[in-house]
Amino acid sequence: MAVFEGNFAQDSSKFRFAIIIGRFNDLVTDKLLSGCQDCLKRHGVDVDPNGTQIDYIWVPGSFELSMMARQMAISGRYDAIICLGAVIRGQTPHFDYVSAEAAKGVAAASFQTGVPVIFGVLTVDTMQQALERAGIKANLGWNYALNALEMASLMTQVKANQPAQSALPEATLSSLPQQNLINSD
Ligand code: INI
Repeated sequence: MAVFEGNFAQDSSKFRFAIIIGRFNDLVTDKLLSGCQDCLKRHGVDVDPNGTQIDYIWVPGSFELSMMARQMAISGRYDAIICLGAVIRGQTPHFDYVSAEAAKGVAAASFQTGVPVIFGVLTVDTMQQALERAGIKANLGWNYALNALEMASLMTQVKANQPAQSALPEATLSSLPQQNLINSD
């Protein structure tokens, strides 16, 4: 038997990532993105949007993150996907709907496709709390990038130790568009 764990020492220049960012509260999500890019860059990833390693996709808000994550995941192009959003509580129950669907949707996109999808969505009561987590005290964007690197590394190791046909559960395989489940450049 074996122990599998992701590491940060391997050559990160072989990984490809998609970063999906919600425009809603972009004062916050822009800063999360900067933190994310700083971490990836310092781990040897080329963060240039014109480069070969990262695609950036902007969506209207956190609610739309998961459908785009699933769309990107079924392309088979990415080792991990990072979803960035900021849901800030207001005077109405809207916060609960958006944050719950964002969390459920991101989990589903990851589970259905077998591609790690990182939940980089701040769910906070105030803008102050959001900004504290997006650069004023710490920048959780940095952590989300680290999570993506760890999962990309871990999945590579786990897959290398599995027979190819067990990559996705039968039920999931049959429900996905098969033509998209290829590694296309
Ligand atoms: N989207 C967010 O990312 N954060 C929020 O705080 C937010 N609030 O509070 O409304 C928000 N709403 C937009 C939502 O994500 C969708 O874009 C919109 O409902 C269209 O589907």
